[in-house]
Amino acid sequence: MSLNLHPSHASSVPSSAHFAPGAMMSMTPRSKPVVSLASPQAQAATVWPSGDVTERQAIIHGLSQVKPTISPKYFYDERGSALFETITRLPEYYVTRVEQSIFERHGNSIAASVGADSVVIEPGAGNCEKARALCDRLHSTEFVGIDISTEHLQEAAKRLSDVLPWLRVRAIAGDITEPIRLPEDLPRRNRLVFYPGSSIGNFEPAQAVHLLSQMRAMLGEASDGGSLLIGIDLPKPVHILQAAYDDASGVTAAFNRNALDHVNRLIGSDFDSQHWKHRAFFNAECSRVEMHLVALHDMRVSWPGGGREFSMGERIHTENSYKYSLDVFAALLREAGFGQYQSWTDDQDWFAVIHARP
Ligand code: AVJ
Repeated sequence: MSLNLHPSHASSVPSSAHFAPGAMMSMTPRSKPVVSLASPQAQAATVWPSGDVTERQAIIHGLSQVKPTISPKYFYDERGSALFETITRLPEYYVTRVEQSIFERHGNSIAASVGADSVVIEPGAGNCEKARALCDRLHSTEFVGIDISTEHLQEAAKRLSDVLPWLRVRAIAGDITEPIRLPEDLPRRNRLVFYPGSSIGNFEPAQAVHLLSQMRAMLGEASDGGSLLIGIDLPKPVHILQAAYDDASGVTAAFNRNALDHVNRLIGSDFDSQHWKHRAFFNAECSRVEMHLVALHDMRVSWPGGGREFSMGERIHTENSYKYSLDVFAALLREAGFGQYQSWTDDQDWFAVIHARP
């Protein structure tokens, strides 16, 4: 199944195929450097964009919209992944801690629901710390971590394999919005797709259903015993959300701005991230936190072969983080082919861990 969607923003331009099963190098051919000879700076600044052609087209497409967008997947270069880890430890960012508390408090019940000997597949595995706790507890046999931030993942997979020597660990460079090719020899029985952290909230509901369907497809036949363990962030008082996405120490602001530095490297653009202000707010109508970058003054941003003007106050939409109620999310699960589920929440009903079966 093919899914050419970016988190948050449906786009007609497919993003690049990032995945290279079993290898940590991108198999995508890199393009030649692009230099606009018409530009007076061309001689001084030869630009060597590191992104491949399709990816560059997709990014430029997003930036060229009347309401410009950058996909939240561009938060996660090396620096962005490190900043995100810092976010997860911020006092205001309840998400990671509350989810963790649910796993601790209901660990037995969750483990009983999932069962032993599972083959854990985690899209967006990041530092693999959640996988470590899960695979340890569930006595999983194999783990497949998938992430776009490849070096980060590779190191994490190595650490995981060091602490859980009986676990077969594999790391795959991949973008979850692309069809992911799992290793040929991955057992079919008892697969568990693990998607914690409420990352599913980055997608519009229709995209979320596509992704969930894709996860459903990874599980094989219903008789193979596969299932999905997923975290979702529930609706809660707005001031809590506001603080979580606009923390006092400015880490989330730096995380947001870093997307511009990352995009500069991918398309050869000249964004000055210091000239953009972080903005986060809850959009009640859509039940989502939105993050934007706001231009601090009029400016022109150029990239090889093009560019655009931004006027003061103009925004680039960088992220949606949906806050689904259990009922709404259960309907998405059903649509994606998951007929049964069990869920666990914290005392305040801020977050839910859901175990779903076809
Ligand atoms: C990793 C997508 C779950 O939406 O809360 C953290 C990313 N953005 N702070 C989230 C994020 C701003 C995070 N997810």
